[in-house]
Amino acid sequence: MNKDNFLGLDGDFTDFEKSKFVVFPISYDKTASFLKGTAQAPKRIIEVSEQLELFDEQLAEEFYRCGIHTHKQIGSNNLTPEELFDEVYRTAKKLSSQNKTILGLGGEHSVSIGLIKCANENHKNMSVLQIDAHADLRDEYEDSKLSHACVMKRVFDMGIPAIGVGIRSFDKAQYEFMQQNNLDIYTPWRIGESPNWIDEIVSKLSDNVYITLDIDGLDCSVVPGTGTPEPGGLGYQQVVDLIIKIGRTKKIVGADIVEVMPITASHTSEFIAARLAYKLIAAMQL
Ligand SMILES: [Mn+2]
Repeated sequence: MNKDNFLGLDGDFTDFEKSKFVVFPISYDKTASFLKGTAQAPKRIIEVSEQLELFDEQLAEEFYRCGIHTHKQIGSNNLTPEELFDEVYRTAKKLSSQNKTILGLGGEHSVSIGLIKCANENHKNMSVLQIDAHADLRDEYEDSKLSHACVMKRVFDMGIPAIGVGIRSFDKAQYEFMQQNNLDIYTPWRIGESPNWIDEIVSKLSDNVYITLDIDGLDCSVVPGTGTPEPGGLGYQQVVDLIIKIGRTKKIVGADIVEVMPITASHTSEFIAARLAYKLIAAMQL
């Protein structure tokens, strides 16, 4: 039992030097607007990940063999959003300069901003695939430009092309912003009318893709443990199919899973998050 490492790995498979991947836990939920609790998620996801099969049942391979190092957790609600961003960005820079591919574990969605900025600086021709219930396109929220509600506006401001999947909650201003800027948003109703939605999305992504997976993109009956649950979302297998297709067709240069909020007496949400984290690491090797 080693509850400090993702998948409960030990020995050579977690050695920093030998590992291709780094799981990067970021504990932060200071700007969360409704329920707090996502700061506990990285630790819980890593704890339950020990229960996963190391063999991928669908792809028939053991994807941990390239090495997965678990970084020490960073972040604290004593930090301002600016300080948190800075710490995430600097750590990501350091890890990527050592040729590590990063899988961030939040925390609230604001933790992604520093990770995406870093990945974009390291990779020309990168786009962001956002799986999320919320558009996250507010320019500012509760006096912060680095709030969880502003993530995709910051991505837009960085000039990074993005596609949103599962988006089903936004106000009129964000709706108009999406229309005016021709943002490519796959709402659940658009997906329902597009049998080839996965191929369509993949054909529009750049060669390099960063995946930011807000767990509330999945339906709240599948993942109840999230800060702002929304009905009408994606199913688990839909998300897995999308991730695998992107992995087979593009280079996934980094990813994160955010907004998991562990619920006492239920492990479902963090278990699904752990499984998706391992699927992302698998897809990065396809
Ligand atoms: Mn979000």
